[in-house]
Amino acid sequence: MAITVWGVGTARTLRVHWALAELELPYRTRRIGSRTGETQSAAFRALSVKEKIPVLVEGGATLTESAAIVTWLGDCHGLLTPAAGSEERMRYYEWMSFILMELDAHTLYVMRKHGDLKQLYGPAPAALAAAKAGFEKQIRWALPRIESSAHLVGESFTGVDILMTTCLDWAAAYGIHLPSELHAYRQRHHDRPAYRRAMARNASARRRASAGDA
Ligand SMILES: N[C@@H](CCC(=O)N[C@@H](CS)C(=O)NCC(=O)O)C(=O)O
Repeated sequence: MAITVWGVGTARTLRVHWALAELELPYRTRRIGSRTGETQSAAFRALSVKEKIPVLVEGGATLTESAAIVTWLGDCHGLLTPAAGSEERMRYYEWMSFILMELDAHTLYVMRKHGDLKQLYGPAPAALAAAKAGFEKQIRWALPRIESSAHLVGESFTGVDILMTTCLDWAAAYGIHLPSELHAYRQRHHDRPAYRRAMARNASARRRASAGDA
């Protein structure tokens, strides 16, 4: 079934391009960007009134939310996700929820809102500092696993490695100090050929994608 991805140029859109590159699936890209007004077009709003990228369209189905898209694609194609009901799948859900809530939404995105987007959300230096400290505290939970294993779940690369790498890239772009093990983990994943192909697909039409954009 034909696949279309709406959205380029951010850490969250990269997740979807990366999953598709790992799966070696052909797809079409609608190169709309964040904060350009393009998510408010009638054509895009017909797909998602959230006015947020990425969006995946496959056949007649529309799927929003980057982590849901990565996981769905993995499940459909038998790669990137552990089997349903397995202990590895249990861990996959745990990592996915942790990354989305504790790294993406509660800390990095708060930094973006009150940093780069402060003209929209208002300057809030205390919230910014607390979000940075929150990231540094929460990421400690990931350290033992990353120090002892190549990937977050089981013995192979999965969708949560995509989510984690994009959050670490985002943190590095914001100048957050990361222990060397986390940089080594990032580098290993950046060396994947699919990551490089995805970065090229995700490059914004206006400028090269910045890992810190979301
Ligand atoms: N939880 C969503 C967040 C999506 C999101 O916030 N996307 C941003 C860009 S990364 C967006 O489209 N913002 C609206 C805009 O920039 O016009 C996901 O992970 O897909």
